[in-house]
Amino acid sequence: MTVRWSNTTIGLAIAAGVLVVVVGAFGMLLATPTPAATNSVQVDLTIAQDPVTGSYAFSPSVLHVPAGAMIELRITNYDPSIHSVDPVYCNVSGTSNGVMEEMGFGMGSMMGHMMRGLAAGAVSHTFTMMSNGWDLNVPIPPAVSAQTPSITEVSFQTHGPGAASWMCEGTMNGAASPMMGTFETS
Ligand SMILES: [Cu+2]
Repeated sequence: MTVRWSNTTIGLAIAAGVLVVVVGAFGMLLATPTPAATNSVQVDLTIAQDPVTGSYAFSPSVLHVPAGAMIELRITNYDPSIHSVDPVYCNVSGTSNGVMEEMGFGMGSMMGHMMRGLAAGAVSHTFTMMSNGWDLNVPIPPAVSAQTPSITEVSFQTHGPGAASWMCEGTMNGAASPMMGTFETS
């Protein structure tokens, strides 16, 4: 028995074949793993004098950020004074590449300066989070003047959902600094 293909049938068969190839190609494209877009979140933290108590405090005192995100934390410190900090907390730990970026004005524009830590005796406050699996420490330099804050930037990856406290490891008036806050991820 002879099967006779009309030109129309052959044309349709070719078109269907092309369609299968095209869909197949798209299917492969869709199946190809693409790098996950970096979920980067900018967070601002300020250290300023509480007008009521006269002592320096973090503001805000609660940070709420996504779990599994890259945080770009900017700490603006208005305290021009240096406080006593254990040398252990003068080095950066737990940030991307183990560095922090000190921002300052130079050549007429804002410029960043990568640092792995500050000299003992050059630290104003710290952003230190050591509980619940965190090992994050950022030594914060003093403000340039009462009007010009120091600006420190770090980036780091958050873990799964949870909460941890951050502290300042500085000693003020011979006592542990009461400066602290809560870091929440969800
Ligand atoms: Cu402090």
